Amino acid sequence: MAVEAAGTSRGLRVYKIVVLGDGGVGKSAVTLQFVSHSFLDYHDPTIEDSYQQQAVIDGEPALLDILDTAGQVEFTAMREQYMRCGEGFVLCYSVTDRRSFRAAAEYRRLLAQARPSERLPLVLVGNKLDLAPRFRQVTTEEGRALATQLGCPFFETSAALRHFVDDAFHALVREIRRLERQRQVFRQAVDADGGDVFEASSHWSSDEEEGTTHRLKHTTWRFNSP
Ligand SMILES: Nc1nc2c(ncn2[C@@H]2O[C@H](COP(=O)(O)OP(=O)(O)O)[C@@H](O)[C@H]2O)c(=O)[nH]1
Ligand SMILES: [Mg+2]
Repeated sequence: MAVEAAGTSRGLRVYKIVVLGDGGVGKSAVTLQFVSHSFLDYHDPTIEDSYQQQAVIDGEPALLDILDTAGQVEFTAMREQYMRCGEGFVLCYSVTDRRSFRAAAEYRRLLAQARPSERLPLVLVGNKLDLAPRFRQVTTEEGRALATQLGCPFFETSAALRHFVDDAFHALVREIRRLERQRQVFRQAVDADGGDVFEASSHWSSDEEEGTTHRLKHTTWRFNSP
């Protein structure tokens, strides 16, 4: 599907989403469940492809353009490229693989390197929840703690059972919208005032449903006249 103009396609706002994480954590399985409602036992681990999916999120239509990556953590020009063009990132690990959990934090660090001084919309996803009863290596609390540290929503998902898959992608679109609105408020205030705007205070609130934590940042902005 061709993207006609920056950020829109056929009148729909396009959200460029990049799925990152170690090989084998289920990036392709989660992506394919989201876009095609099917679970594949095997997906070529070297295939990197993008998929489009329309969704109505909070009453607003969206076209999610999702890049399912297949790279290694090591530096590549290609990785640099998709880290630069993504608007939102799904940081994926498997709850059955501690190494992949450490790698998720590493991906975050690489993102910060590629996009310094930007507040990037992220969602942290611990996949393979269906295998947790027998094979869990990363606790829900550890996942939640990392998400708190990264300031992003957190979901434990099962691509196999299609649990919390939509929730994770929808939460990411909400994060993109939220940060976009914040930037607009900033710009309008600076334009109107010609003064400085800075974050005066902020606090987090979270609201939990089974297996899911939604976190919201409440920020108070202070505007200084010149
Ligand atoms: N049980 C279970 N297996 C999964 C899940 N997600 C992925 N897998 C399996 O894990 C393997 C790697 O998945 P894949 O999507 O190719 O991982 P990727 O390398 O991160 O894209 C495949 O055999 C998948 O079928 C899940 O939620 N539950
Ligand atoms: Mg894959």
